[in-house]
This record gives sequence, C-alpha cells and structure tokens, in this order.
Amino acid sequence: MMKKGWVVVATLVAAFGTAPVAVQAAPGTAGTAAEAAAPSCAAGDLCFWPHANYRGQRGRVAGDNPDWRKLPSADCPGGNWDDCASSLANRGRECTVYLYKNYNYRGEEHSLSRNDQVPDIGRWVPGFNDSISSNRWCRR
Ligand SMILES: [Ca+2]
Repeated sequence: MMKKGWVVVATLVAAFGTAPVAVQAAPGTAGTAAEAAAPSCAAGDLCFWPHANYRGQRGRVAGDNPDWRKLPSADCPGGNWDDCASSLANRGRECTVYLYKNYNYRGEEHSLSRNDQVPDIGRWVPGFNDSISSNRWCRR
C-alpha cells in the first residue's frame, strides 16, 4: 500500500505541476466577484433599488405588501415603488419571497430564495424590470 501511495503522489506532481495555481485562482476569483456585487440590506428585509446593481435610493419591506403604490419613494418616477424595482435582495429570516407583476399577488410571479439577490431584474427575467407591484413571503 505504501509503495502504491508514493507512486500516485509522484504521478500527480509530474502530471499536474501547475494544477495548484489553477485550484487557488478559481475560488479567489469567485469570491471577489461575489463581494463586489454584495448589496447592503438588513437582516429580515427584502430590499430593492430603482436601478440595476443596487443603485439609487434603497427601499425595504419586512412583511407582505399587496400594493407597492403604498410604499413611497422619492427616487421612483411615480413617487412610490410600484413598477420601479430594478434590483433585489432577500435577507428574510425564514423563507423565499414571491414577487408579483400586479397588485394583490396577481399576475406574473417570480420567487427569490432566502439570501439570494438579483443585480439586474431585466437580465434575471426579461420583461420583469420596473414591473413588481406586490410581494409576499413563503409558499402558502
Ligand atoms: Ca406592475
């Protein structure tokens, strides 16, 4: 067994002399990209922004909201969050959040898992940018 083990090590060194560099580089690159895109959003909240890449004045909710017209925002064209969100982050404590194109949890629906985020809704789901009008948490 000992002899076989030495043979394996020798083969690995010979065949993969540059492998350790590649193995180290891959996780480092992924970590850097994730950190650069990390949005600022408090625990327990669903956060959203009027522009892609978490830009503009951040909005937040912690519960279900059947009508985003009731969520004011000076940074949205209509003065409220209806049809305004372009990026999202789910920092809820329990579950997935469901997002709806229309009021009262109707119309096109898309879900965002807990601790997940979307830097650009238009790239995430074409046609869903600037269209969210209600949200609720967990599947019921
Ligand atoms: Ca809408």
